[in-house]
Amino acid sequence: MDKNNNNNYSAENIQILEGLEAVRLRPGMYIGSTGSRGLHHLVWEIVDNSIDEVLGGFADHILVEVLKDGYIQVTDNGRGIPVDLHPKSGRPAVETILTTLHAGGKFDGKSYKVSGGLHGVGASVVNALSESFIVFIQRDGYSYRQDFAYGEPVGELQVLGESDESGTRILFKFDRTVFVETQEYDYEILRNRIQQLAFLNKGLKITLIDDRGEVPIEKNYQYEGGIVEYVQFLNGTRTKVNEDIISIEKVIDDISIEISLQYNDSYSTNLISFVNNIATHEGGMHEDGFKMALTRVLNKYATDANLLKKDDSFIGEDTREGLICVISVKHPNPQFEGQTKTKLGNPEVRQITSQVTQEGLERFLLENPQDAKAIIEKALMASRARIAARKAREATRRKSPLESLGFASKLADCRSRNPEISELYIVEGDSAGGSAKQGRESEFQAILPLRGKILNVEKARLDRILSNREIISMIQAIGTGIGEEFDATKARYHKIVIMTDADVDGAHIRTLLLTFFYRYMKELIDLGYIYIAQPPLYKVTSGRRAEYVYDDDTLNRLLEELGGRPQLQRYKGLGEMNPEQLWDTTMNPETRTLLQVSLKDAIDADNVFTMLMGEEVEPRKDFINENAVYATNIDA
Ligand code: 0RA
Repeated sequence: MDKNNNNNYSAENIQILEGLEAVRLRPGMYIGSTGSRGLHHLVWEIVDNSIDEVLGGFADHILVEVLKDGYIQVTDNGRGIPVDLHPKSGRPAVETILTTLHAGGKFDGKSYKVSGGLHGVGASVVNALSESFIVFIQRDGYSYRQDFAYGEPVGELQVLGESDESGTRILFKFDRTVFVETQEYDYEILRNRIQQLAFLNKGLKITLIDDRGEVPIEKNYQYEGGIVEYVQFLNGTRTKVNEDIISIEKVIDDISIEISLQYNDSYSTNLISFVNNIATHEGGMHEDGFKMALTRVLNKYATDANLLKKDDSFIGEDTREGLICVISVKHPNPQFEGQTKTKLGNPEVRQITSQVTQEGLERFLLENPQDAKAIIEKALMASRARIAARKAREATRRKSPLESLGFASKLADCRSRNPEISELYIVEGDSAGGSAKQGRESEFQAILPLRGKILNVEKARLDRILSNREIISMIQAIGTGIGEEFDATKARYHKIVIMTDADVDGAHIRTLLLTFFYRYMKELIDLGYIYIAQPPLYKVTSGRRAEYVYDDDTLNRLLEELGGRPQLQRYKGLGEMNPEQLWDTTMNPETRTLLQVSLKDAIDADNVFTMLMGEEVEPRKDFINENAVYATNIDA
């Protein structure tokens, strides 16, 4: 309600009309788009108003219903939109709020205004873009109703009767001439954001009902733990590094900071932040302050506990490997910046967040020494891997392998320089490497032997294998670089084939290579460039007929079929095949089978690898036993 308004009723009316006309003229300016995003934005605009009542402590339940025919209904048990007559316009407050641009109803100054991006444009914008908009209010002993169409009142505010409850119910149907692109609400989009809002507003109960189908779908979201439960949810079934979720909460100068975090045994970071419930995708001061403090506190703890070698220190990314973190800031006057207006700009927030993080984190580490140790170990692993990767990068970056690697690469390259047809076979062992070199089609097949024994005997940690000569040769042969310098377009081969023996050592080397690709050259997996060769396990000869067999089922079938006394040769390793056999069975594009490695295969390998390298002995024994059985089957 505009205090500077003159008393001329009709003049004021005209101004209101102009306001909402602008919305109908340029809807995109007010709700971002008239596509799917804009359509859903209508819902969030109304829900935001109810959330404000929750943040003010006046409501604790919001019901969102998707009805048939494009209607949405949002109900809250807050105070109800005021209905008293505006002293100047003589109209009920609710009518003014719903027909005036930017009179969002948040003028009590107590709640956290949501003014980020497109949020907070107010219910009047939704009204303007709805062919039908009905508000029901319960307040001060009565219940009321007022109807609107295209932003304009259709009749007066009506008193429906008496009521001793309070709350607001808004029913609206979007204007089909504005939202032409998408005319259907997406259940999953609604469900997702509603669940997120429940996480972000501890204790708030939000119910979502979808009434469009034969049977209504009802979901209730309520989290007494707030963002602690959010972190738990994001972590899923991943193995935790610290058992207890770290939870930090403080209000300084009316700015509320909430942070929850937990580490898992993965290598990725999932840090999400919010300001007044709006996702700050571009980060900003709150994220900066948190990251600074995290790095500082972990460095100090590790140094004090003598866990860091002299002159060593964690850099930021070391402390965020495997981190799941949710930051939620509530600010009375947020400044949203950046390309998409999702970056928090308020400078004071950095210091406050940093201070709050430092206090909370130091306290947690002090009180939970077991978890502290595990977290520091995790960061140490990350920093070691980072340093090893840098060394490997430096070693592989040099142009001429002979001169600068300090050793001769064993790569037998192909002649073709066309990556699309070029193949790199990574072969376990020098002897199999020799056969492969003789048997290959050297126009487009390159061979790189790996000394499997060395890799295996070392039971190498990943950072250690990065200093392995063959691995360095491999990185250089592939040509993409690794880690942050990685560039998939530089791949010299579009088929990279892992060829190992069918025994425990072979399985181990394959696991190790897949883990390596997953962590340092993941895009090659995404692009489908990584393959596993399928060498035969047996050769069955009967009279003049000879057949290669790749699995036990086929073997048994074949033996039955042939009867008599076929001759059975078991291939214990690739080295037992002569070059011609290796070509015929495993390398000839016409006859071979290659298994393309999927991301899931690589993640599985990564898990196995972590297990093999880990401290727990039992699962490792199990793995070796299982694979040993597989290996002895071959010998049976
Ligand atoms: C303006 C003032 C007051 C409440 C509201 C608006 C209000 C708006 C919405 C929109 C959806 N649900 C809502 N609930 C409340 C405060 C009035 C007072 O002081 O009682």
